[in-house]
Amino acid sequence: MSFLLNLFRKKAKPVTVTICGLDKAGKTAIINYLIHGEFKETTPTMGVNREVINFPKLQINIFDMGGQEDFRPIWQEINEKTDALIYVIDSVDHMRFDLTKGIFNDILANQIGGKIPVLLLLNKKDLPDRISQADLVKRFGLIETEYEIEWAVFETSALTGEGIIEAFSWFKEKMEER
Ligand SMILES: Nc1nc2c(ncn2[C@@H]2O[C@H](COP(=O)(O)OP(=O)(O)OP(=O)(O)O)[C@@H](O)[C@H]2O)c(=O)[nH]1
Ligand SMILES: [Mg+2]
Repeated sequence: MSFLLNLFRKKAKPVTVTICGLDKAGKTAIINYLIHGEFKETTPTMGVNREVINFPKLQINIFDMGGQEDFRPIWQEINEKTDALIYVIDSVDHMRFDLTKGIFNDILANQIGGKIPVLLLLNKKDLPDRISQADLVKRFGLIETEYEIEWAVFETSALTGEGIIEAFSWFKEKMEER
């Protein structure tokens, strides 16, 4: 979209975004924080939920995916049509770090295509004994990735809201550029 067209746009541009990651990573809590500006207790997402977030120039249709094993096969079809991906990692889930890394790589290899924005959120920043941002970048092999994605990593807390504005400012900018 050219700069001039963007300037004269009257209606918000609709974009589709998926939010993936293992169960309990905090996907729904992050979406809730974005919509309500505060933490709200969640229940596990059964299947997929669609939420709409309206910014002045951008309407984001977010598909909040259930992360439990049974629901992961649903992701493929929705990810194939998405304009961008948000991937949430529980920064204290050391036990399942290799599992979430494998699932993330499978999404890049088989479910999304092209130069799409990929926002990685290392969530639960409010808790001690976390996997660091540098560790995530290294262990996910992001610097040397063979995929054409535009990625960024932010540490967030859906409990305190820390990092969420910064992360979504980056994301919104990338989406508006498209
Ligand atoms: N301390 C802390 N707890 C969090 C944070 N984000 C989410 N939680 C908690 O983690 C649990 C799981 O959060 P959800 O948002 O439901 O996780 P989800 O990724 O949507 O899980 P599924 O829907 O099963 O895929 C809940 O008990 C949340 O309250 C966070 O940043 N800090
Ligand atoms: Mg959920």
